[in-house]
Parts: sequence; structure tokens; C-alpha cells
Amino acid sequence: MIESRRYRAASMPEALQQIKSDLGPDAIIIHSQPVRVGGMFGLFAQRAVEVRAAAMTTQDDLDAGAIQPRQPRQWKPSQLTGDETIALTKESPEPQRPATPLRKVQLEQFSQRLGEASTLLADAYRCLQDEGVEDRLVQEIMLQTKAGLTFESLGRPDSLHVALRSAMLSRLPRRRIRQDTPPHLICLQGPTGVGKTTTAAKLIGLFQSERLRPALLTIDVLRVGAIAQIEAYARIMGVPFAVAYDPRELAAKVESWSDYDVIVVDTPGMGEAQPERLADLRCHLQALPQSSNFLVLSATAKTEDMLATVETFKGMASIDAIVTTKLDESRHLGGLYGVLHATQTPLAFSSSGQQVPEDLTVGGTEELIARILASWREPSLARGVGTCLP
Ligand SMILES: Nc1nc2c(ncn2[C@@H]2O[C@H](COP(=O)(O)OP(=O)(O)OP(=O)(O)O)[C@@H](O)[C@H]2O)c(=O)[nH]1
Ligand SMILES: [Mg+2]
Repeated sequence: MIESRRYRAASMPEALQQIKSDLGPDAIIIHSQPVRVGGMFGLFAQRAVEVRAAAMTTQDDLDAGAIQPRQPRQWKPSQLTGDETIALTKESPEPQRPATPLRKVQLEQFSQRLGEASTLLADAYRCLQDEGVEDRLVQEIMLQTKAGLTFESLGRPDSLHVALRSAMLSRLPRRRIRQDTPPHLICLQGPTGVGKTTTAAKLIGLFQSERLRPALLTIDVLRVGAIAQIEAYARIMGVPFAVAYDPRELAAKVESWSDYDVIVVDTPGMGEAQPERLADLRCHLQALPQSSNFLVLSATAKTEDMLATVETFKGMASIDAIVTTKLDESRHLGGLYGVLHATQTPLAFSSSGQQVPEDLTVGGTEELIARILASWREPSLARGVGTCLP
């Protein structure tokens, strides 16, 4: 939340001191102007400065007392013009030095930059909310973004974009899966219809393009047509293929394929509503303790469903990475970002289309963040907000 308040003080240093103690050291000045207060019939009025300042606040800030709730203090109604203004009284105000023209221009430029920066930050805040990033996470990202800004970068959309992107990136795990040195055994798991089999075929294509020797295994003997579907992919791509009907067969096949660089295992779709399937999968995974388990999640799923799926599959075996599919069909990706953040599980691959093997990206975290931020940059730039000052 952005907290904005108006102050009046005898001098700028006095106002700044009060703002810092009120809104914290990171408060920014949005606007300031000299004013005259008091007097009678236009006579004996004293010079003062009126300042509007803002700071990003979170509930934590309020709870921890970093930002004090608004309180009346040394209130002199005769010196106030607005009920939001906080007047800082002094027995004998120091005479103010008149601003030189150069200082005045600098001050105006500074105020303008701050105004532009707060517009951009507010736009970014709204964009993340609209994309479905959970409120608390939006606040954390915005605070980190603000901390990453320098005076020179204030009000510059490109600099703010960099700070925002790096704040979002830094909140996700950094581990990466390398396509040229993948794990020897990759097991794809997940709910029904998310794209496990299609992803398995895409991975085979990817590893072949790295001149590796992949092989394909399935334990999905439940769905009608499942074996035929994956067998067709194996035939087209010219890789060894096998079906394992029980954990013993699975372990034996993996053992006999130890010469292959990478073995991709496809599994039947399931969720918490199918406890027998989950129990069966657990038995198969126990036969493959060396396997890297990749959970496949469709980006079109609801955030709560994705989180529930992660919990369900974590109960089978540890999840080493997430693979996301159907990015091409999802309009808002903030929920997926939140799942990666909440689970602190790396994104191994991203799929955005049905084309095998083309529509697969290794990793995809940067692309995900770029897509989330795309709707922020466009409206701001279109309105010409945040042009760079000389
Ligand atoms: N648009 C789009 N469709 C995809 C993507 N990945 C897979 N699909 C499609 O999703 C459908 C289901 O894909 P499968 O690979 O059979 O899904 P699965 O998870 O193996 O399904 P089950 O084995 O039945 O649990 C197919 O029509 C795929 O072409 C993707 O990234 N984008
Ligand atoms: Mg399948």
C-alpha cells in the first residue's frame, strides 16, 4: 500500500525530519511548495513550506511500528488549510533562504521525477494484481523494487522495469536443468490431461537435438489409447520404447537401459480424488529412487488447484522441478508465478503449444515474468508517462 501525507513546516529540513520519523527513511517527496501561514488581513503572515510525501507500507510495517498511524500533534487550527496537513509548529521559525533559480529548477525536476516514479509504481502494482499475483507477494515485490531504484533511475520506465523484473526473478529459485546434461532418469507426473505425454515427446526431441541418446518408458497402462499415443511418438522420433506393468519391470528396464543418456518416464494422470492411482505411483517411484521427479502443471489451472496438486504429489516423492504447459492458453500468469514462489521449486521446462518438439522452452522463468509485466509497460508507455528528464 502506498501511504501519502501532507506536511507543513517552517523549513524544508524540519519537514524532512518529520517525514522521516513518520514514514520512515525510504519516504519520497512527491511535491513541495512555499506557503504563507497565519497573520491577519494579509499582514504578519509567516513563511512555511508545504510538502506531500509518500511511502510504501505493508501490514508488517504497521505491526512493527515502522510507520506510525496518523496522529494529531501540536495542532494549531489557525495554521491549517487542509484537514490532512500535519503542521509542525515552532516558537520562532528560522528565516528561510530564498531559493536561487538553479535550486528551484532542480527541485522542480526532482519533484517531477518523483511524481512520475509513483505513477509508474502504482501502474506496476495494479498490473501484478490484475495478473493474479497474490496481494502480499505484490507488496513484497514492490518494496524490493523501490529499494533497487537509484536517484537517476527515478521516473524512467526502463530502469523501473529492470528493477521490477530483477525483484521478481530474485524471489524464485535459481537452480536450472541443463538440456545438454539432463538427469539420467526423468519421471513426468501430474493431473490428467495437463500434457505429460506430449511433454515427454518434446523432451525426447530436445535431447536428440543435443546429440544425446534418449529412451522412452511408460507406466500409463490405464487410459485407453495411452500406450498407442506414446508408442507413436517413440516410433516417429526413432527412440527405444517400453511399457512397464509393475514396479519390478520398471526397475529392470531402467537398469537394462543404463547406456542411454536419458530415460523419460511417462505416468498416468491422477489427483487426490484417485487415491489408488496415487498409491500405485508411489510404489513405482519407490522402485526408482534415483529418478528426478518433474511435476507437470497446466498454466490454465487455478492457483489453489496448482498448490493442492503440489501438496498431493509431494506426498508421493520429492518434487525436483515443475514443468508448466499450455502457457499459450493462459491469459494471466500471476498465479503460476505465485506457485513457483510458494513452493520454491525450479521451473525446468515451459510448453506453449501442441507442436512436438518445437513448443518447448528450457526453464522459462524470465519469459514468464516478461509476460506478466507486458501488460504493465504497454499502457504506461502508450500514455507517455515517465519520460526521461534531462
Ligand atoms: N495448447 C496447448 N496444448 C497442449 C500443450 N501441451 C499439451 N497440449 C495438449 O493437451 C492435450 C493433452 O495432452 P497429453 O500429453 O495427452 O496430456 P497427458 O497429461 O499425458 O494426459 P493423460 O495421460 O490423459 O493424463 C493434447 O491435446 C495436447 O496436444 C501446450 O503447451 N499447449
Ligand atoms: Mg498421457
